[in-house]
Amino acid sequence: MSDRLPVRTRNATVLVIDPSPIDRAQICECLSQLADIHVLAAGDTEQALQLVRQARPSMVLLDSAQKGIDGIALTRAIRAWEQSGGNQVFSPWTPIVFLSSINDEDLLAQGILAGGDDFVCKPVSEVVLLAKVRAMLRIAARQREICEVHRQLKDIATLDSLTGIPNRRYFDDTLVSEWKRCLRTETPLSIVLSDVDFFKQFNDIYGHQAGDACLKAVASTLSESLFRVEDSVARYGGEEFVAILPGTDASGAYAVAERMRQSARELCIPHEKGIGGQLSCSFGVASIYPSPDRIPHQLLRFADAGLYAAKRAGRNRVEI
Ligand code: GH3
Ligand code: MG
Ligand code: MG
Ligand code: MG
Repeated sequence: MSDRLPVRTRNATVLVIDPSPIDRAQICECLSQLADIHVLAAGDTEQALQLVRQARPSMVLLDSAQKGIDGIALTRAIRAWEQSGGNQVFSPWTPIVFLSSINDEDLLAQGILAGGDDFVCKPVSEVVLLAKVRAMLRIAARQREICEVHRQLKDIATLDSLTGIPNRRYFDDTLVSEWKRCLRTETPLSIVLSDVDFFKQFNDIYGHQAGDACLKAVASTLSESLFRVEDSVARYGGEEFVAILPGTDASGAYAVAERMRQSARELCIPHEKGIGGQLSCSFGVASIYPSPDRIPHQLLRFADAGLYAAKRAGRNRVEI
């Protein structure tokens, strides 16, 4: 008998964990009746965890009462791995179904409390097992769809559609959260505000499409100029970008801004009205030790003043 699964649960992988080779073979044999799923098997905890990490199964069938495998500890280990972001790419949740003898009620309850989702009693009824596997795969597939939609919505909400880098909303939220973090840790917070020089004329001369391509290139090179994971650069608006540098003081931020300035120059984008016939950007740097009597907006005001000074002083420069 072959039983086809709904489209979205096809190509699912089920991991059978059972130390008894005979039981393992029996469960795998039963699952082979479901067309379009891959079945993997493990006989001990180490092998099971390795397969969970590498093969990222769609669900786990675990014999929790057998000697040789601590089902509770293994369940906790899988959940801990998921929590740490291990399975994020695929799905944040792997259903875990215990296979157990009827008289293990306490153990089953413990297994569910440890993070298990359901159980099937031994001796296993094939019809029940197949039905439960189908149900779990369906729920897991739905969960993945929801996660994917969530990821897409998060991207739409936080990324700039032209350049692909974080947007103004991301910047506003991050500025507030980093401000609070730096206040707690008594570390400095710096920002670098940048603005493309003579960009209106660039658009006028080379056209809006070339202008857009230019903004993408500038966004990429500014992002690549940041080396710390906690640093980020967002499109602030139009042809303005802003970098947040938590834990960086004024001289460090100045150095980052100077690196950004040079990276924009090294794009060597021709601009006949630009400085030396090439595109450039100007930068304003601001650095503060956050304190309760100040607000994040002050950083922006200072950076804006620096940027204005850089423009007045001739552009293609950094002012603090
Ligand atoms: P300055 O050196 O003083 O900064 O001069 P500027 O010409 O760069 O400054 P201004 O603020 O007058 O011009 C900014 C220009 O940026 C005008 C606007 O059309 C252009 N711009 C803003 N957003 C976009 C965009 O998404 N794509 C393109 N192609 N141009 C944009
Ligand atoms: Mg501007
Ligand atoms: Mg301007
Ligand atoms: Mg400009």
